[in-house]
Amino acid sequence: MQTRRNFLKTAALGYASLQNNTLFAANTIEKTSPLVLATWNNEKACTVAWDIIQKKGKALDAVEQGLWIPEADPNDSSVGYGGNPDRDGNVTLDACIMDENGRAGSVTYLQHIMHPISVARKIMENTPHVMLSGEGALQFALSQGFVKENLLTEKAKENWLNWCKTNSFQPKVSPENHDTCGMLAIDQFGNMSGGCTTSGWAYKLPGRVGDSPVIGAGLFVDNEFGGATGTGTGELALRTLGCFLVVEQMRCGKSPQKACEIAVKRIVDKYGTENQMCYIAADKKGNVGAFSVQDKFEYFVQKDGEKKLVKSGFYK
Ligand code: SD4
Repeated sequence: MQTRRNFLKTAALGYASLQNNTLFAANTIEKTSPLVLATWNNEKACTVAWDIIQKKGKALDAVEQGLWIPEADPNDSSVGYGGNPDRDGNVTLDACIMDENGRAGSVTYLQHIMHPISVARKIMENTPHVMLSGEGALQFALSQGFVKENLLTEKAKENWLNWCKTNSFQPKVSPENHDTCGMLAIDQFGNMSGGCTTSGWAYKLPGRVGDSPVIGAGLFVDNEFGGATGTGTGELALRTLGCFLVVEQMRCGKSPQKACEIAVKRIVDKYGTENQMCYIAADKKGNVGAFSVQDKFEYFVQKDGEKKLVKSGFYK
């Protein structure tokens, strides 16, 4: 029979072995080396982040300021200013950030603010919440000193107007539709942070929120083991909590590469290969991995003596 004393003893043993596992895993981390890793060809964003890390800055600052680059780039049609609007012509932004202490901040369906990643950081640092959405997120941003701007560029407006003429007013997934910037960084203190920012699926239904601002779907960082972020058809990462899955696999001892492959395989097994989803991951030693459902995904990696665009492996 399970007595209270037995229960306490078993619980204590379980706790001890859990502790040992954790300690064992932590001990296997021999050395961390600074790293910046981002989805797609985000070289400029990585350079900004890397410079911060080189100057002994924090990974959190590196990620935030690195992501300012695509957010402010009018030619990046998937992020921030210049991003494709929703079906009704409104640019609505999703972003999240996670630091080395497991803290997180996120904005969804935010309009008129150039740097949603910074609003996400303010939510993380200045409120007891993780996620603010829509009008509430906008009001919060304004209260923090962010200014309201028009994010719909003439080019994005023209493309949207053309789309309105030629489509059945239904959002359509296309592999070219993805340029979300997800970024992971490890600083010289061995700490990892991550962020992800997007204007989401072009011409999406108004109100739609993707994976990018959802902790565990579009981003997850566990400073003890590693982090992951993603880009692609957000619904696939939302349904499988993809980035959490990748990090959890690393926690169980898988390499970042194997962990990304497992998360992609989960998607393929359940939903087939019709839509694209891509993951990048890094462990605390600075090993990186990436994998996608379909071809054409690439990512940028920068570490000591190395700075390159890499073509990801893919399932189909
Ligand atoms: C989303 N994952 O909103 C994002 C889209 C994306 O580059 O990756 N775009 O579903």
